[in-house]
Amino acid sequence: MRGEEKPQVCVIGLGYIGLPTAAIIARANCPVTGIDVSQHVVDTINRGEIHIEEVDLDGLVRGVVQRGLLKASTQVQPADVFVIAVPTPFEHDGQHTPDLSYVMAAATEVAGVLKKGDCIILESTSPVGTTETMRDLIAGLRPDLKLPGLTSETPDVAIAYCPERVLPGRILEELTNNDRSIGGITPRCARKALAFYKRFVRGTCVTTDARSAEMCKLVENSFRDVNIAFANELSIIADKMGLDVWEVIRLANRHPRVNILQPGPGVGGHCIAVDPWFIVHGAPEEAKMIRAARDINDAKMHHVVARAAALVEANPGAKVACLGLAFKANIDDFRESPARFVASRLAQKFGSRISVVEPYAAELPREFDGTGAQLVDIDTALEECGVLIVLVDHDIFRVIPFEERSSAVVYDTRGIWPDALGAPEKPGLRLAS
Ligand code: SAJ
Repeated sequence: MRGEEKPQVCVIGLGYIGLPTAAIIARANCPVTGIDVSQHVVDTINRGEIHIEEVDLDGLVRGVVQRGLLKASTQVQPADVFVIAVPTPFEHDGQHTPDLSYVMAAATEVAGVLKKGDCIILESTSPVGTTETMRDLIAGLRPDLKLPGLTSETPDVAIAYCPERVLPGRILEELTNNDRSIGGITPRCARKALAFYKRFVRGTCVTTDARSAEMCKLVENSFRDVNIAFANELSIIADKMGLDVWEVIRLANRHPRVNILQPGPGVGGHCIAVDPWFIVHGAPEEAKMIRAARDINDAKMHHVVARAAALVEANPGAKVACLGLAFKANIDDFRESPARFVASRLAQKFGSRISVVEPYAAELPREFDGTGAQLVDIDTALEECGVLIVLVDHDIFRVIPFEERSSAVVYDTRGIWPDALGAPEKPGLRLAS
């Protein structure tokens, strides 16, 4: 591939990151083959449809599929640039050991079709050293190719690490406009990957080495986790002191160099609650604060369950509404969600007294089966329930006027109703943590 020609691109993994990335590359007129292990996902995309919810993604995918720029397959195809965007969970072995099997399986398939001049870019959030491990795996599979960092001659292929940084709900905008860190195994690899990203990224692309780029991604999400842990700890301290934590944070954040995030029922999703463990696993003795933040944020979920249960027991005649199941506001993603954890624990304890309001859900998740809890709409909850437990700050909850909830006892773990101040035991008033 010469500089001005459009590279043929193969994006491996068509999830929340891979599919929007594939579509944006295709929009820049580079022909893309998207690869996924799921035949259902492949068929859906080849019809010009999508299997995930994301703002404006449906129209974009339909357009690039219709123009023949994006097609999907279950088999990795030869290409000039390979972008790997597969999951990197951790194992539930007590050690939070990173599970790199998806990355290494993708690299193995790429090795099968790799040719001189190609570029491989890993985007999956990964422990430090993963890009080099991937390179070593490919070196073993393809002894005919000279790989970067392992040869004193000009390498045959380039390998780089470039983490995604996008926020669900804003993925297309952030994929285009966010700055990117591009870490090459060698500076030449970084330059090659940089030329590729410049085709579709408007943000500034900064080059570095692969290990620094890997750590940079983990540090970004750990920074957010530590900040939220600080807010969650403050919420418990503020309750003990009879203070409104949101008022305290609002005031403190007026200082030009203070920016405290918001407390909540815990930290969910597949990034902030996972990535810090990759640092802890790599440096268990040294990563003290990062581990403590994870523990504080996980403990907050149990704290909320206990306080909510006490509130339900203190109001024996009342029906109880848990507002929200999603892992954060205004999205339909219920995986790794503290709200879902809290609501299901309450359902298991209090059965049919519990109603759940989740405008993004068609039915309750499996762990609610047999509990007697029901999914209701917000109007029903406001009519029937004497206890309201706010678990997600969906806009639809935020805008409920005071008059419609003034007779209920409120436990607002997200601070969405600042008009309901005071002691939690009284109707219409709220509890912070
Ligand atoms: N949360 C709070 N308080 C806050 C902010 C968030 O309790 O003030 C909670 C949310 O409710 C949610 C969790 O934290 O349960 C995570 O939500 P989030 O909005 O902080 O982050 P994610 O997981 O949607 O996306 C993060 C982003 N990382 C950073 O902002 C540093 C995103 O840019 C990354 O691309 C993404 O992780 C990722 O894929 O790694």
